[in-house]
Amino acid sequence: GFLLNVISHPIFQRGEARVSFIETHPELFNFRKPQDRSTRVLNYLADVIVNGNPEVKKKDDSKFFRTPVVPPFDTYAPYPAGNRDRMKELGREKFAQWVLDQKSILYTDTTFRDGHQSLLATRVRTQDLQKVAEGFAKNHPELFSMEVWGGATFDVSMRFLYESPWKRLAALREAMPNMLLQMLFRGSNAVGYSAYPDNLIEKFVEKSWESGIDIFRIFDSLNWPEAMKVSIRAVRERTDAICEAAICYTGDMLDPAKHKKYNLQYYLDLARQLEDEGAHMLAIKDMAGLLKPLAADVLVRELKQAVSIPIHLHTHDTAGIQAATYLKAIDAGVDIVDCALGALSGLTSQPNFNSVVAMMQGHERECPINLSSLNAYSNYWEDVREYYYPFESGMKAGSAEVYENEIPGGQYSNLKPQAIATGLGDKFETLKKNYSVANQLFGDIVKVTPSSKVVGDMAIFMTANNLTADDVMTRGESLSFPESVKELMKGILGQPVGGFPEDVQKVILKGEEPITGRPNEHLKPIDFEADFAAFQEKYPLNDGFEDYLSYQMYPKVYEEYYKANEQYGDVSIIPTPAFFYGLKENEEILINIEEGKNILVRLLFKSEPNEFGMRTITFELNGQSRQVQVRDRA
Ligand code: BTN
Ligand code: 3PY
Ligand code: ZN
Repeated sequence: GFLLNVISHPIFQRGEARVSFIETHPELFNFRKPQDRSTRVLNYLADVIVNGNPEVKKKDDSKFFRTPVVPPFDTYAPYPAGNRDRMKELGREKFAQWVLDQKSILYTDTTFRDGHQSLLATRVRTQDLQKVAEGFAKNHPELFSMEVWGGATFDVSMRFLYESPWKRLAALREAMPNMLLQMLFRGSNAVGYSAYPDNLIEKFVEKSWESGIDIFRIFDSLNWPEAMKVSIRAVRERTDAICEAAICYTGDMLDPAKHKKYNLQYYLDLARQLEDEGAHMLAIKDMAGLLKPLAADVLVRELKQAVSIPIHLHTHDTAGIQAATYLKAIDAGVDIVDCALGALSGLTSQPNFNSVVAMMQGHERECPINLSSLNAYSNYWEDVREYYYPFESGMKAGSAEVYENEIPGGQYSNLKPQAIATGLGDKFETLKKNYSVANQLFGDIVKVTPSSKVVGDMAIFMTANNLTADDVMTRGESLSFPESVKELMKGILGQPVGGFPEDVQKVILKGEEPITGRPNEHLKPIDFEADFAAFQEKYPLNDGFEDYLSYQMYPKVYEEYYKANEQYGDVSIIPTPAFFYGLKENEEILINIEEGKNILVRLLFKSEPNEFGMRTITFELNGQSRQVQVRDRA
């Protein structure tokens, strides 16, 4: 109402609107009835038709999308029992023992989280996940778990998709009641990039569990167990979920001359500490895909001796040989491996689930899975993946270069667009080299969100300013380093093994004193009652305490998300091609506007801009003509 009143006012159309304009024209507040859902959807579509979706940098008008086929399933049939039912029956400790007792290998499907985070910059929308969720849960209850939440999905769903991550979780929880749902949790950074007060971490764990998470994979971006304690305890004490603590794998364990810090003993000590801290399971989180087959053999064998909890292996197939790593790890006794469905696997994503299942046929630890069904799901994703073509990284083949640059799979697909956005598109090779130079400057640290983002920021900074490591050390006084780099050196993300190199710290901090304790220790606990009340006042259309947690993680992102929702309503209902590319003339789409209510929208035509730069978009909505005015911002 208000916005339409404003933008159709001649003063606004002439581009002369100021704040005082709004204040001095009270008639703008004479709303007709609040806009209904379909009007707001039309406003969104009209804007994308005229101005494009800001996230789509290069639109390909010749693109034709096939309609993805959802493999058949019986809507009315009850769900077959899955591991969630088993865990409810046994409780988490006995369930962990059950995992240990299994001879056959168990699988986690990462398609819904890391698969698209690593190949499509995390852009897959809830509705494309939801369409196959129920059927997959009914057809594949034998899976160990589904990774569906956390990591970058939280940020990206709000920031770029204007979707609520909580609603996504609720939808998947409802569609997959028999399956264990798993999330990736960044320890004291939760699902964000900085340190948060302990009581916020605890609340976040609690709410995530209440919203449907069964397994928390917790890691620290510097492998600092001290920083993981609060979240590990929160899962143990405030939920009935499984606490899976992760050791992040970096360097090359079998080449200790080159990677001094990260040898076998280092990983064994870390694993024991996490078990002592109360982890129900241990993850080996190989975020960049550096764990080679022969190293996996040694690491898994030794870890099986060192700890008595199940071991869950996660990797990225960036170099192209990680199926071999899985085979070695399975022979060495690993309990669970992470795979992504064919069409969202490989390269910077996880190994191909379908092919791993085939690889295991005839193996003594084979877990039989209906491969033709998995293939049907892969075909669904092959077609859905086309919708997201602007977010492809362009990587065409596996690359052994990852052993040099150690860029995590989840970051790789973001680094390229980030390079392009900062004008370094043609310097991507240098950027990758500088990534490793920056890592060495910081003392060869573990690189995974958020530490990986800081190394990326430093690499971008060095590339943009043509700096070598030497330049950084000698001219550091006159350089103003990225904020994230200063924070890392200050200790805001915690401590790496052996600390940061003091000379580099000095240059970057320019005299400021670093901290060495837990950064969260210095953060004041949040007064939830007062703060939540203030939040509700500021954002009256909020969705409750979950939204407040989103706001706590990402205040600015939440603000934008909130505004988009205020203006356009829930855009997650818009089909993905229309969401990103609008409609072509005469194209018609069906939108499920609420339970049992669909609208049919056809684009009839768009006018040329008028003298005020406004275009009129004419739609047909359920057969009736409807016009929407949009400013052409080109
Ligand atoms: C990683 O860095 O390891 C994971 C990828 C995280 C990507 C998100 S996208 C929005 C935000 N901006 C960034 O530069 N990275 C994160
Ligand atoms: C994330 O934190 O988003 C990751 O996927 C780290 O690998
Ligand atoms: Zn990963």
